[in-house]
Amino acid sequence: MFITCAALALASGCGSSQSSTSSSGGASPRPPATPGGFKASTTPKFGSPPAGALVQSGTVHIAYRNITIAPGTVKVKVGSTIVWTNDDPVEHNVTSHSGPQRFVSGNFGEGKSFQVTLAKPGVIHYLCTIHPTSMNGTIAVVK
Ligand SMILES: [Cu+2]
Repeated sequence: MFITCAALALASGCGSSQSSTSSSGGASPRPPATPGGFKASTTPKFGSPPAGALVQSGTVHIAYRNITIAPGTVKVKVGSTIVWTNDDPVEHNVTSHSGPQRFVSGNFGEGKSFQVTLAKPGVIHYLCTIHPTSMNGTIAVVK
C-alpha cells in the first residue's frame, strides 16, 4: 500500500511538470541570408577603353604597379607588342581570360617583364590570377 502510494505520488509529480511553451515572439529562426553582392566584389570587372582612346601601335608598355595595372585599358593595332613590366616587390602574372588570343606568363617578380605580340583583332581580357580583383585589364585590338 505504501509503495503504491509512493508510486502514485511519483507519477503525479512527474505529471505535474509542465512542458514550457516557448514563445518564438515572431523572430525568424533562420540565419540571415548571405548578401548577394559578396560574390560580385571578388569578380574581376574588366574595363573598356574610352571611345576616343588613342590607337597605339608598335611596342606598348603596361606597368604592373601598386597591385594595379597602368593603364588598365589600351587600344592597339594588330601586330602591336604589349610589354608588361612588374614594378612591384611581389610577383604578378599575365593570364588571358577571354579573347581571340590566349597567353599565360607564369609568375614573374620585380623588374621582370612579359610580352605578347597581338596577331588577331578583338577584345582581350586578362588578369593577374594572384590579384584578380585589382589587377584585370582589357586590350582592344583593332585592324
Ligand atoms: Cu598580381
